[in-house]
Amino acid sequence: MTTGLADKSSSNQNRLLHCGDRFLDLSRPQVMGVLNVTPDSFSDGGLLHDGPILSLGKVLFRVEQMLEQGAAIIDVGGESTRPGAKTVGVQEEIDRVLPVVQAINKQFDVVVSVDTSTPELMLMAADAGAGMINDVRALERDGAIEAAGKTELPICLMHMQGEPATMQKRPRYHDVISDVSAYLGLRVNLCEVGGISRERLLLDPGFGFGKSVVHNLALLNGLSQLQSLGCPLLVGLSRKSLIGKVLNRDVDDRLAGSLSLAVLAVDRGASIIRAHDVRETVDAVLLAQAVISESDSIVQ
Ligand code: 8Y7
Repeated sequence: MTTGLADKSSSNQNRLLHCGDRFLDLSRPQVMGVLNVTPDSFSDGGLLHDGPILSLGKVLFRVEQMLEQGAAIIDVGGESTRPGAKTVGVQEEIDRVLPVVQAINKQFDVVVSVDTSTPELMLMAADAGAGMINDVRALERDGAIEAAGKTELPICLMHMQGEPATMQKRPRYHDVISDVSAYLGLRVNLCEVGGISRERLLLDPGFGFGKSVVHNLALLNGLSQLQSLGCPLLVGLSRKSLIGKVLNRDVDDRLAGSLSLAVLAVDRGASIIRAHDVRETVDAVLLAQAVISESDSIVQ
């Protein structure tokens, strides 16, 4: 007899996710390339700028590079969520992100994900051709469920304890896996009530967002338990501070650490890996998947 859990996790595989007019093949793990258009992001802030001005030329060059390296999704973010970062104004966020979404969508055949919690931007980005919404606040802002619902796009709901400005001060859990799982389950239910079907949702435990090192390690070790919520899992571990803390490495020296965590996440059922170092991450997750499926048939 198959359990409900097995039914749900197997239905996550062999599945095409409808992302606007584009499709995402989740029958194998995919890599989401990070494109920060903030001047102050956690690990690659300001790389795409000429002085204070964002360079669309540099942005498109970087996107092309990530696509050649095997990224299936480009995640465009205009709000820095690094611990302690200030919140950005709605108009400033829209001004940063929207032209980038438009330009990528026009130039490349890729799923553009918009990393935002702002309902107005969700709607505008969908009109500009975005294929996915990535909300680190799991649609908690007023009007976000309604706006995200209208876009008809897939949405990643991420768990965060607290707000970026203060989240790393004193993270506390009863049991980190069951707490995060209960929270995500609740958000899925609220989305369903708001007219967003479960098939459109991706779930993310939110590594580093209001979690101690031990919380992060426990969440990754127990990641497969989140599969029972019945949605594909997305994880972001790339260059995060838990790697720095365990290995004593600066942010520009965390590639090996990031790849080992990406492999562990895939082994525990992650469908999408959000990463800065696309080429290396694609190699790592494809090899992990080859072992898991005992098949060498994943052709690039
Ligand atoms: C995550 C994320 C960031 C993550 C999802 C960083 C926007 C911090 N991390 N979105 N965003 N999951 N879904 O270090 O883990 O990249 S920003």
